[in-house]
Amino acid sequence: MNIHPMERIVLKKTFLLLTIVMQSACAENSAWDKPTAALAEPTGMTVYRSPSCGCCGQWVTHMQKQGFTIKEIQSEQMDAIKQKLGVPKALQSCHTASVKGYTVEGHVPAADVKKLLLTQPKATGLAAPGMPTGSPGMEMGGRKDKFSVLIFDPQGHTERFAEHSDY
Ligand SMILES: [Cu+2]
Repeated sequence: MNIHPMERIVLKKTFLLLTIVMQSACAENSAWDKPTAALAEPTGMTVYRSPSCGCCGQWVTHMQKQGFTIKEIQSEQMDAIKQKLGVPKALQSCHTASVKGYTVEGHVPAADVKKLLLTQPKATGLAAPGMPTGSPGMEMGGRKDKFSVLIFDPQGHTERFAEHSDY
């Protein structure tokens, strides 16, 4: 077959484009994987979790996909770690993370953590209390519960930081 060189390039480009589209379609297994704002700089985060917590591991994957560099520490002493990192009892969830002096408790979306780092409010950190179904790391098919991300300070004051209902 005699294909004009120009057509060959177009064909090649089309194939490449199709490959990229197909790859991203396969990788898109969670609404939370959609690209969010890039981090201003490489950002390391330490995540503490119990070795038996599966959804904690999936949250770590979510944060990695969103550009965070994760150091994972598995521990059975989660209560002591939460206390040390200033998580109020009422807000406790599964895993606890530490990033740039802030504490992140539970299944908080990466976009909220990025907003926290960008705006630098005076606070201890963010929490997504409980284990909301549908939140990053807690995906269960189409079930997406509405949930709030709270910001808390050392005095135990909490305020709503973000609301996730339509995702
Ligand atoms: Cu969890």
